[in-house]
Amino acid sequence: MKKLLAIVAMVCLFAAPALAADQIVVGFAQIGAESEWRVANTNSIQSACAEAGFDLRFVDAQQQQQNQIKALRDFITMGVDVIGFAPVVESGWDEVVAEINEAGIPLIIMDRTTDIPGDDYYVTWFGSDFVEEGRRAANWLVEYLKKHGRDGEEISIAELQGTVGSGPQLDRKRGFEEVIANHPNLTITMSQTGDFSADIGRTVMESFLKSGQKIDVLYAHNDDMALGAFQAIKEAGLTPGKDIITIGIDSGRAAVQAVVDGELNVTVECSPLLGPQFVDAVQRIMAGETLPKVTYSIEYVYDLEGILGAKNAVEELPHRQF
Ligand code: GYE
Repeated sequence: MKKLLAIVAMVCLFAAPALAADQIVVGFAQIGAESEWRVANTNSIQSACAEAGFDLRFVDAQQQQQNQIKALRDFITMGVDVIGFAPVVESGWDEVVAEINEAGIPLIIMDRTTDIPGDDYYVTWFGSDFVEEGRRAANWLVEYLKKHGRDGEEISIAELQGTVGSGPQLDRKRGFEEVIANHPNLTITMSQTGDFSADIGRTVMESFLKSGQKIDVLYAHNDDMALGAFQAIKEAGLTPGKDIITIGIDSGRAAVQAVVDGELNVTVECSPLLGPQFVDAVQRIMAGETLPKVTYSIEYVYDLEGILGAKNAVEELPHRQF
């Protein structure tokens, strides 16, 4: 009998789950709230973690890398089970990431990327392929110009870049430039950062317009900056989407609506709804599973003309979730 009890006890011990969901402590260091995208991303993370029953320690770093670094160090001190973060810029993470690794805390990187070489320092990364987004934006433009009989024209492009040194800023620029390099009539004549924010997008666009230089196209690294810039374009007596071809990235509800309204000619999708994927990754890490190093979201392009297989913005609008 004693022997039987001992076996039962052992089986129970091994069968017991490692940690109940409400005992799993997760630290997440978010960038800030610079855009609709970021706000939706935060909501997605918080609601998915709440639904899973995790004890989430969430920090909003208000756009400051040092705040993110401090939050990560605090997570180490707290001894959280898993750490997640979206690096505001690519560089400057080596030290704090080494500390996370030394503490043996599994690290999930979401959305943005770091420039740390190799892939041993994190368990899994997921988000969007930013270079591909830049290529999609440029390929769409090339086809749009062809369709509208303007492919022989000299085209001046004003670029509103994202946060300087961030993965999406570097990659969206690189992907776009890679494509236009094959089209000598397409030139980026003005380029400045709008820090992914609508307000700065508007101010920078104002100064672009005041320079008096010709602007045929606005390429904004996110929709918030494009929509901000529309105000400046209108104040200058011009119509966005007509006098200036306008291109944005993210495809939130406001942007898809702007496409429907004819002000934004195209929006390249970038999904912020990464919360469920984050929860899944935490659960699989806690269960000792191996995760893929990189997972890209599946994304589309929305316009009114179906250029390059773009989906129709009118049909898409009611289905937008952010
Ligand atoms: O496109 C922008 C946000 O990192 C992909 O950050 C994200 C970008 C997104 O502020 O709107």
